[in-house]
Parts: sequence; structure tokens; C-alpha cells
Amino acid sequence: MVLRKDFLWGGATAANQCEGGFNEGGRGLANVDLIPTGEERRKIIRGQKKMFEFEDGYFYPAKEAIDMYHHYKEDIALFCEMGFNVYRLSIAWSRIFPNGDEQEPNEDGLKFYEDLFKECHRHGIEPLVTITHFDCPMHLIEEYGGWRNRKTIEFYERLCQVIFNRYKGLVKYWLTFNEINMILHAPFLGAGLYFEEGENQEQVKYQAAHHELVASALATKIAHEVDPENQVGCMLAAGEYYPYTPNPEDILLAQKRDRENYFFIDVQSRGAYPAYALKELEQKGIQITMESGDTELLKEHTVDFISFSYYSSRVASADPEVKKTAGNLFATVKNPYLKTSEWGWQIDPLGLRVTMNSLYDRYQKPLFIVENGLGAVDEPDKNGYVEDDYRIDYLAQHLQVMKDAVELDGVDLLGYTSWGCIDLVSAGTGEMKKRYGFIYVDRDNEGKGTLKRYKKKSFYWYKKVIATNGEDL
Ligand code: BGP
Repeated sequence: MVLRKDFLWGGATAANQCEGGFNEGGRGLANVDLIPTGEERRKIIRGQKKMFEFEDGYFYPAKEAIDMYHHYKEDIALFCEMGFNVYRLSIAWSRIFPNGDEQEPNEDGLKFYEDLFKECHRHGIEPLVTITHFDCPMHLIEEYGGWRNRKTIEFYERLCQVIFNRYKGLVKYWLTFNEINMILHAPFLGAGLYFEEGENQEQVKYQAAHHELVASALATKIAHEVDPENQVGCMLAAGEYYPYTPNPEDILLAQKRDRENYFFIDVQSRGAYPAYALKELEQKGIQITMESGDTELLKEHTVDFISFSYYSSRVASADPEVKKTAGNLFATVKNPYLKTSEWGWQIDPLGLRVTMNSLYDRYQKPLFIVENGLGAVDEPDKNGYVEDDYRIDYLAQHLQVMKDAVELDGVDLLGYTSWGCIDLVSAGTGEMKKRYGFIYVDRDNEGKGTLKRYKKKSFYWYKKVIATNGEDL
């Protein structure tokens, strides 16, 4: 058997993309509620446009999403039927602290997740909890400017104290920030940031990143103090940069691009700002304000494991004539050897092995693949059944490569949770049309549909994969 006996198999979701119930149980408004579909979306995500209230004429899919808030029992039962022993989900911060800066948490919100975690355990499923997955209470953004303000560390710390204590014994796997490097590309999602005219955006982003890195170290510290059983991971939007040609200029640039991402994990896992980052910040004239104690905190409270999402490799070219392709939030040069998804994301199973090797070589800590999958248009038949062979192909190829990295390269891998194990709202587009799930949800781009759940062909396939611990793909 290639994979460890206790390999963690499951799927991943994020509160804002599946829960709905945006104003139920005392939940406060969050940044993610106020991002509509359509042309404005990217601008808001990138912090170029302010959206502080619901505006007529826009559609906000995250408000209702797939209503997992009311369907979670049914959904967890389906995950259990597939054989999941882990389920990655995130906590909506504004359910626990509706404004973010209260002294006392909201009991309804705490109870909701307690019930959900208990339901997971009843089904033999270990929750893997992302503390913040692109969400930040709106009040913290309006009052304090989100993560640009150091005070947000305090509020996050309070959230961690509350949830680690309350869920002790129910949750032992935690991720501090989803795709922490996304702050550079989608700062409103990553840190509740939007920019004023003429502002030095990089300065703001790196200062906010510093606050998140300190908060992450604090979370790790508290998690270990509250329960030594707790395992805390960082979470990177991973994907190796390939040089476009063997031109040394391209190679140097690819290395630079990789470092822009590794920077975060270098701090979270190695415990200090790396020399290259200090030099780069200096050259850009960016000054990070640190407080006494930050350096020690970062040094002493590094993560236990390295988790990451992988959708694709990336390509760097130093030649300004070589065009970038849009695809996802990362701009990359098109790789002529790769096919793309319907949304222009390049598909590179082998790149997963390259990425795993780089991460394992660099950090020498167990890895956990917490997102991977294919966003596609599904066409259900009249019974709601989807024959998603394209998804099965995509996942089978990636899982084969994942096994190779373990078997042939010796990577230590804790588990695999495919992204969007049940159809949910896309983070990039805000659409329902872009589906990742093993379970089809009857809900369309306009928010219509019965919300009924249907098992796709991939549901039965993944069940077999898990039952054989990945032997039978
Ligand atoms: C990652 C996010 C997820 C998820 C996924 C797929 O960046 O962590 O929240 O949505 O990408 O992206 P999309 O939904 O844009 O297809």
C-alpha cells in the first residue's frame, strides 16, 4: 500500500461558499457577503472598489449559497457514505463574533459549529477547520480597515481562544489562514483590504500580511497551549513556477515568483523573514512596522504541517513580449504543453509532484493537500444524475501523481481533501455554474433551484478510491 494506513481522505468547503444563512443565528455581515457576481466582482476582490452595503441590481450568491446552514446533516451523511474520514470546512468569523470586536462570543454561532462537529464525529469524520477562509467581519473593515490595522490581531486572537477552548476534543486539525499568499492577489478576500486613491498598495498588503503572520503564530501558540493534541497548519495557494525557456533570465524570474509565495510559508514554518524577502522589501521601499516580541513569536510558534491548494503550475517569462493569460487570480504565462479547463485554468497533474517535492524539500514537514479539483459545467439528466467522467479523469490523474510523490520521492503526506466536494459558489466568479462537487446541488446562477442534492458518477468513483486507500483509481 502506497499511502499511510491512517491517510485522511475527504473534501473541502468554505463557510461563505456553502453555508448561506448570512443573517441567521445572530451572524454579522462579512466582506464575503458583499461581493456580487458580474464585472464588479474582480475589482472588489482586488480591493479596487469599495462595497460596503448591498446594492440593488446586484446578485450576492454567498448570502444563501447552497444553504448548508440548514442541510449540513444531510451533507455530512453523504460525505460519510463516500467514506470520508476528514472534512475540511471553515468557521465564519462573524457567526462567532458578529462585529469581530465584541468581548463575548455569540452562543448561537458557537453552538452551530459544535453541533456540526459532533455530527462529523458521529459519522467517523475528523473536522479540519480553517479559522479564516477569505472572511472578515464587515465591522472590522469599516472601523479598523481589516488586517491593515494591528488591532485585528487581537480580535483574531480572541476568536482563537474561544474556538480552541470550546471545540477542544472535537477538532484537532486547524489551518490559520486559507491561501495566505492570496493577500497579494485578492486583498479584499485575503485581508479585508481596499485601497484609497494613490495609496502604496504593496506597503499596505505587506503590513497586513505581517499582521496575519503574527496572528498565525499566536494561533499556533494558543492551540498548542489549549490542547497539545492540536495540529496547526499553514495554507498556501501552491503551484510551482516554471521558467518559460532555459534563458537564465526566465529561470531567475521563476525563482523570484516562487519566493513571493514561499515568503509566507517560510515565516510560518521556518519562523523568520527570509533574507531574500528583507532585501526585496527594502528595494521596494516597503517598511514593515513590527512590535517587540514579534520576532520571537514567529520563531517559537511555527506550524506542525504544511497544507496547500493545488490547481495548476505557473509559468514565468522575463520577456515582456510574452503574453500573460488570465485564467485565475494569478497571472501566468500560457504553457503550450498544457490543456486548460473551461475557465482557462491550466491542467498539470505532474506539476503536483513538482510542487510537493519543492514543498517537502524546503520545509521537511508533513504535507496535506487540502484543495484540488476541476471546476466544470455539469449537465444533469432528468433524474439529476451527472456523468462527470471529465472530473474523474482530472482527479485520477492528480491522485496518481500524488501517490508517485509519496512512493517514488518519499514525501510524507497526511491527507487529501478535494475542493468543493459538494457543489458550491465559486470564489473567483461567484457563480454556481462552475462546479467541483461529487454531489450536484440544484441551484443555478440566478439563485433558483430546489437545493436538492444528487450523487454524481464521481461520487461512486471517489467512494471506491477511498475504500481502497487510493489503490484503485
Ligand atoms: C481557492 C479557494 C477556494 C476555491 C478555489 C476554487 O483559491 O481557496 O475558496 O473557491 O480556489 O476557485 P474558484 O471557486 O474561483 O473556482
